Amino acid sequence: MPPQTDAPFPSTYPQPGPVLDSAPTRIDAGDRHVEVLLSLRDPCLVLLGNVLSPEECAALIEAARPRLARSLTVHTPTGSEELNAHRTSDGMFFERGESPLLRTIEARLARLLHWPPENCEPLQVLHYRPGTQYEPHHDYFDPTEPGTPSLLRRGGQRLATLVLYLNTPEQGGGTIFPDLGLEVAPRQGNAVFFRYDRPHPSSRTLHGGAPVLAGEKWVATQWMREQRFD
Ligand code: PD2
Ligand code: ZN
Repeated sequence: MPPQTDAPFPSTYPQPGPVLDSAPTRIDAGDRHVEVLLSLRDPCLVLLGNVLSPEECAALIEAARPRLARSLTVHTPTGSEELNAHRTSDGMFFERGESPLLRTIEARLARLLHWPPENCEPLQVLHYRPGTQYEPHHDYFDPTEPGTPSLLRRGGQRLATLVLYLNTPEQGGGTIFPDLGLEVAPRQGNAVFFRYDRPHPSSRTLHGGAPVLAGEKWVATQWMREQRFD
């Protein structure tokens, strides 16, 4: 368990993420070459291209569509899930490895991010209609909240997030990072990876899904945990 304070994890602590030491322009993710489009060192944030094919994006959307329900968020004081006015998307979780498509994508992401699928929460698909959004939040579990210890018992702390864009909205729907003054434009097949080096706002990983202004937005997200998430 890393320190649950505002001190960063030790640099020797294993963490997910693409290996960028040799400044690659593309990464061999096994069955696909992924492009490195932008990288920020602190916090670690990488914009990746060609992560999913258009066919894979369409297949994920069609598999998710009949299973969508209004998105819930974790209520950290209690650890339970609840409706949240700040998150107006619809969503669903796949089961890990539930289909050949899921197994192919999970294996690719594991190779790309050097993190075992067992330590990841299953892929989640989110659907935003015009006017819907996900207001800025942190994805780690706040160590000061009373519900957090029970959430950490299954898989430990969240360490990183991958947001995969399954379509290109007409207008709006960017992933915003207010502490960094950064907005990632959603583009089908691209993904943004970011890592929080401590479960604290000083990680500067506050982020949100900006309102969709025209068209719709589909994303898949994956959260990486310290330990097995079974
Ligand atoms: O849909 C997004 O862009 C988005 C933004 C912020 C998704 C998440 N957070 C998430 O699923 O954590
Ligand atoms: Zn988030």
